[in-house]
Amino acid sequence: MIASKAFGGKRYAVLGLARSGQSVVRCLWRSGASVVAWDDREEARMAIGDMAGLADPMEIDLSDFDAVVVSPGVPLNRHPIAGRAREAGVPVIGDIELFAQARPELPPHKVVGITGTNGKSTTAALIHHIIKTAGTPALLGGNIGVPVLGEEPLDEGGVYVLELSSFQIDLTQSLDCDVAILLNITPDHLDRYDGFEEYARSKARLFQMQSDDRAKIIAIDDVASQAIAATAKGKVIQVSAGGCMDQSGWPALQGPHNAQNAVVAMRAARELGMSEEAISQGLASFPGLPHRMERVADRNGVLYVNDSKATNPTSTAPALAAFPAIHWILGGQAKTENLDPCKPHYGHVRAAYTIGEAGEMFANLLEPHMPVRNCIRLRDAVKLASDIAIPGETVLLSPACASFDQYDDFEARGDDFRGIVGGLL
Ligand code: UMA
Ligand code: ADP
Repeated sequence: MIASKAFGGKRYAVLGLARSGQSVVRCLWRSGASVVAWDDREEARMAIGDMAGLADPMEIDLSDFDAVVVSPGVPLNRHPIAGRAREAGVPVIGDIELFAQARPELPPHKVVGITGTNGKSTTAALIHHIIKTAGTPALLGGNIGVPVLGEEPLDEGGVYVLELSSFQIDLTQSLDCDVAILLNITPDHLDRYDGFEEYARSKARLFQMQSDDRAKIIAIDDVASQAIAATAKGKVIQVSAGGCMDQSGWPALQGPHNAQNAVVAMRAARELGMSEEAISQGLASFPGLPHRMERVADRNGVLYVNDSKATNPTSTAPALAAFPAIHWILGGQAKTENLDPCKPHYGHVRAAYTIGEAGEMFANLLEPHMPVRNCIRLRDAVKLASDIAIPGETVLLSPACASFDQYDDFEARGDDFRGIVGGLL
């Protein structure tokens, strides 16, 4: 676990006690800080034992605290904690900011921060894999599901590879990444921001926290990222998916979206001083990540692909582009009221099977273009698709939606898909 003398003797109020909040409480407690913590869920409050006192930061005087540490899942735009902390003159920070403040006491190291709407996890895991392939100590953490404060510090020369969501960046003020990366920006999480421009500004802050001489790698394949590249200061490195060479030797990095991820990862690895040999070996041996165009089975000549992580139409589009004859399962909790980014690939879809809250809306949108059945539940969708699909075709779960209407998260949805496919006769 990461701890720091910098936190010793200080007072913190922690709001949110799921994965990241638990790691924050443990780190602060171990560092000798005085902590009060809260979560609206009793079960989460119970899990912190005697590492912190329990108090709802909405009900106590905050003026004596050094900071309020908030989890990324707490919607700062709607939750009154932001206003209360401001009135008390106390900064609102997150676990990544605590990591940034702990850095001076860590053995000499580098930090790579990766943000963007889509491709963050793949690119972060790929960079981590290349660094490990080169024999350099590395740790993969952040939004990928591994709170960085809960990890053991790396030995001298190690590289912390951090996947950073805009929610995490909003709670971070002093992370000076050695290499910062922006992959792309398309509409997402608009319930958390006052419009697309504010969401884009949140991503741009990753570069504003950096020193001028540190690498700012920006993929300029969309207009919002181009605008950020044009105004970023210092060492700006512009890359594009079009600059990617032949992908045929990289089995887990197929499709145009992975061209962007690969080109960015190669550039980052070079900035970190990795050898060309380690880079090409790493690209070839990257195993890919579960729930991202994951081939789960080939049954009677029909391929089943789990792309549960595609939670918005932009991230579903590459999956539709990648297979020629698709039985497409989509739906869940919609993030947009259109499927426009998917439209250019409708020709690849033999039939659509909609599920979840968005099922009816998507069925109405797709009916003019293809056969559609609103199946409501994933199990019924998979069964129907598997009855209809013929050898050479693909049954694809690429929902273009969040999962929260029917599942705890996208992993639970993908695991359910895998289980249902495994049970098919
Ligand atoms: N809570 C309250 N009161 C409120 C609101 C929330 O008490 O008014 C509590 C909730 O009960 C919950 C906690 O606050 O216990 C919020 O936890 P969380 O949702 O932040 O969950 P963590 O397990 O800490 O996960 C977070 C990230 N979650 C989100 O950004 C929503 C995880 O990203 C991340 O992997 C983890 O930290 C480790 O860094 C997940 C995610 O969905 C995967 N990210 C989004 C995405 O990828 O699109 C941004
Ligand atoms: P994130 O962590 O940003 O959500 P992932 O790497 O987990 O991204 O990929 C999520 C989904 O987004 C994948 O299933 C894939 O279909 C799509 N995707 C991956 N990389 C990109 C990219 N560079 N551009 C657009 N879509 C992408």
